[in-house]
Amino acid sequence: MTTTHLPPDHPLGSGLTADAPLINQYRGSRSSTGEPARSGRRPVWFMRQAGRSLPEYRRLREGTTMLDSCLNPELASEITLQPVRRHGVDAAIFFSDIVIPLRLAGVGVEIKPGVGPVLDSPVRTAADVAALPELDDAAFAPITEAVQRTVAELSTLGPEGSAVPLIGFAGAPFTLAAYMVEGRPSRDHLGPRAMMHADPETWNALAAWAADVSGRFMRAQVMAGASAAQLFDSWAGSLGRADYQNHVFEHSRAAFSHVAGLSGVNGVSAPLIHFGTGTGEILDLMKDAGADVLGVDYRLNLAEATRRLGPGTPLQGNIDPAFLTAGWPVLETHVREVIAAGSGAAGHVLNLGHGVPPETDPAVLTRVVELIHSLDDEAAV
Ligand code: 1CP
Repeated sequence: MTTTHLPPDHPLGSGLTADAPLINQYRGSRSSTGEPARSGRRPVWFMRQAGRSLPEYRRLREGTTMLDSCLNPELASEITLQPVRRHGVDAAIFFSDIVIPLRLAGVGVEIKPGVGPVLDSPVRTAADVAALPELDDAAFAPITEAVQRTVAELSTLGPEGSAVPLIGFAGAPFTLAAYMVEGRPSRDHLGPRAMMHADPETWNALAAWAADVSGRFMRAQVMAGASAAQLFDSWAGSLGRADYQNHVFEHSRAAFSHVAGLSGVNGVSAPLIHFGTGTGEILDLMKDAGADVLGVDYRLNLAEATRRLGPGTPLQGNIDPAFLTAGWPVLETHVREVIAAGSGAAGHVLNLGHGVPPETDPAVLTRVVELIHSLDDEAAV
């Protein structure tokens, strides 16, 4: 963590993506009228836009495990590009997974189809935490190569040959540690929530380890060419406010510190987004942890999010994925309502309130993108 300078040929610093609609909204560049200031195109991308909803993804993934495909630069890059080509979204999200840093450190982990991340041995005691391996920077080589390939392709994939920004990401310490303690997906995350009270020292050591590997994973992606980074604290909504404040906040801040203020020669720094589900009660803390932009899930109206955070905080979200199968007229009304609810924030990037469900008809996603892009200069509702 020595330099805060992006390499000179980084797309954000070289100007390729610095003025992209996505980056403008993330930087809160809306005019006082609430309309996008520097570009008429309303930006949209979807969490889990790469993945099982796309037949071309299912074809490419055949015969390769999830984590092996993430570590194959050619495959990871191609999968990242698929939804950009198909839907015309305003950002690519790097195809990887929050447990990739565990695999790169040598922790035994697989993604079981239909289940999610499963560890060979859960991490539950002080001795388990002390035995966690060091993650060597050299292990990021396949990530760096995949990002570089992807960014080269993205440099002309936007409208009129413009560049589409790549978003890098990592799992936040709580969400990553939740998988490590439970050893697999869980509903209520009792294991990590019990550990932070029963044995705070072990919890802090584990969360600090998770913050370090996740922070460095995000940093590797930004240094290699990603123009923004998103920290996913998908399960932070299972925490009470005091627990977040006392046992999680500092660790998330540590993760963000690896990518804070990374800027190009033009002084533009990579925007940082923080997302979780059910996090309405802790949005302000999630911002203070180091985020420029708050990702809001579908449970909280964006106007209420702005009331809680103040109008200066750009927002991302929050189309309810349930509407994707509700029929077009109902979905269209919902999308327009989301745009209206977000209009009081300094910036707004459209997204879902959580990931694309695997059974989603991709044609519906393309139509949502077309609708959002068609609403440039007219009132949304
Ligand atoms: O079989 C398959 O195709 C694997 C399904 C899959 C995919 C496509 C998994 C397993 N991970 C991913 C990719 C992935 N994961 C991306 C990249 C691409 C994109 O968004 O388009 C990202 C950003 C993630 C991040 C991720 N992994 C999160 C945070 C986001 C979220 O959805 O909340 C979490 C919690 C994970 C863990 C994980 N990995 C995979 C699954 C099914 C899960 C969730 C398991 C659970 O319910 O606990």
